[in-house]
Amino acid sequence: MPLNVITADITTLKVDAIVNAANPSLLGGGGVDGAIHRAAGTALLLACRGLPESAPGIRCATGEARVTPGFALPARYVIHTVGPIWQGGGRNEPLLLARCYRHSMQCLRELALASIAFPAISCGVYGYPAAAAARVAVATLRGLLPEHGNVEVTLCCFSEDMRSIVQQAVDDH
Ligand code: AR6
Repeated sequence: MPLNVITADITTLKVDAIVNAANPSLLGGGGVDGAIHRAAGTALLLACRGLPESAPGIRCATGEARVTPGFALPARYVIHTVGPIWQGGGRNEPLLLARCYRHSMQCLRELALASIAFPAISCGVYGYPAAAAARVAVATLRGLLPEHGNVEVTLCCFSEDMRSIVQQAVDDH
């Protein structure tokens, strides 16, 4: 499973699926979530609204993932996942973040897709320290390698600083 690290706007990537760092409502927000909704068009919001709620306002619990089409995006699908809010590290944040990567990869496999791009889940508004999050991402994805032989995985960073932090995690692993 190749693991590429790039600097790009994830909404421009022509891959089978891009991952959205969403919130449990799946009704949009700021950061990468806002960018994905803007680029995909309002059909994405309608599709998200149509997903079932497990509790009022909760369409995707932390660590889980849900799939919609990509609509106007170059990517065919959006896999929406909800990262943990960083609360100091003692609230199962690494485990919950790892689940985001695992469940997103599971969605990819269920759809029989071959390429996926992840943003730095939880590293913006949700405050997860970048280097620690990158280590979780890389360790989790590498751990899935035997199950996902030919899938191409891209870690899509939004700045050069983030790209070098993530590349370091890949090189160190
Ligand atoms: N392409 C790639 N990466 C991006 C882009 C983009 N277009 N835009 C931002 N990033 P964040 P979170 C990077 O805050 O921390 C939303 O309001 C950004 O620089 O988008 O998981 C949701 O609705 C950072 O490195 O997601 C939730 O309420 C990374 O994406 C909440 O924010 C993640 O930052 C989720 O917070």
